[in-house]
Amino acid sequence: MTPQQIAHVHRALDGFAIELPSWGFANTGTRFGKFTQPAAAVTIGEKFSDAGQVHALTGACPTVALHVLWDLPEGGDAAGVHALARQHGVRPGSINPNLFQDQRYKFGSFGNPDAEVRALARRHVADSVAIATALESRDVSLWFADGSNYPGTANIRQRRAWFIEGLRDSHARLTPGQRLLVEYKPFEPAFYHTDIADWGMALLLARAAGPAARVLVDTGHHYQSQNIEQIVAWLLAEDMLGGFHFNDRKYADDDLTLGSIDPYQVFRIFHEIALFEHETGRQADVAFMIDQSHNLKGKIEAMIQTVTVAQELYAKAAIVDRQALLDAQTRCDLVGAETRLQDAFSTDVRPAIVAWRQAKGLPADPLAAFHRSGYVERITAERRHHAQSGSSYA
Ligand code: RM4
Ligand code: MN
Ligand code: MN
Repeated sequence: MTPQQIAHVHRALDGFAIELPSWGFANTGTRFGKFTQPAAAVTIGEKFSDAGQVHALTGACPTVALHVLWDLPEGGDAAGVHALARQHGVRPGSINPNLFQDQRYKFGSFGNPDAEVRALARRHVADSVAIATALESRDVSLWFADGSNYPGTANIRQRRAWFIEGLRDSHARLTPGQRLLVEYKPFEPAFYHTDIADWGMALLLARAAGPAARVLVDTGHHYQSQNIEQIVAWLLAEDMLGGFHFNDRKYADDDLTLGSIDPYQVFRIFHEIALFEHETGRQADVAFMIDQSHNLKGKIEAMIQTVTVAQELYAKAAIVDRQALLDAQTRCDLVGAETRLQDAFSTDVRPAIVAWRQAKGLPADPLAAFHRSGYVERITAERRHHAQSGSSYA
């Protein structure tokens, strides 16, 4: 790598913060079974502690996304939560209301035909915004399980109208500087229609909600072979990309570690962001968040792996010769343009990343350092008696 490429990598990594999901440290599973881990976190303090380990070793994860029902069921005392996070070297990040677990959401939340349930859901989002305000969190991320399983059972247009109402109401609760992120998912748990099935619906709903609403792209929430980087490019152009939920998938919402199936896809997404920044001279205002919960892998291990893979792919995207790429595109030099991407993707950026880590006083290999640290052994001993008791979903 040239000194200039190394500098690009270092600058990119300096600006690349990745939010960790609290639920990724807890016992979660599949809908068929759950293999509990004695080291799994149960309390919010344990989740901050585990996230703090990931941040201490990678230097890239200063915030932790919280799920209101799982982490702050009583609303939480903001000062206490802040203090706990600080104690572990992290901060509360995006706030995720839970609009899918309460029995009353059996037939939906914002789209429920029962006005009382819709009101309940709106109240929960309003409470979640208040929590976000108290915790100084910028983003409130909304994911809905709403939808239907059988043709004819739901009034799709009516539900769309209820969603607009609900989202407007939620948006009106935001305080200045906060954002509402609208996530989409094509299926599961609803299998005939979901109320926010794709990025187009999320975009229209975010626009209807108000000026501080943006779209959240969960990389696992697409049909097979969908061109996610094109969606990203369009949302950037529309100034409507709010953030990501990182994970990988082979079939559906598999929650696999980022880049484990298709690292080139992740690279292409990062490239679209870097190209946008190159052409506009603006930094994309995008929240990078992980949404993975591992049933089989060690949870902290998997999180460190995800962060290091994300950094590697982000660094590769940072060294694309973008001017040469744009020139080749203009000349319709197809092989030339494609080669610019492939060259960057196949460059071994790891030495440059190690140098960046060393300059920051971080371990050269965060995963190896984690294995050496004895942290898992310690928490396994400490938590083994209560770890079975806490599990969030599935
Ligand atoms: C959903 C979606 C949401 C996440 C829940 C747990 O599939 O990805 O973002 O909060 O799972
Ligand atoms: Mn998600
Ligand atoms: Mn998901």
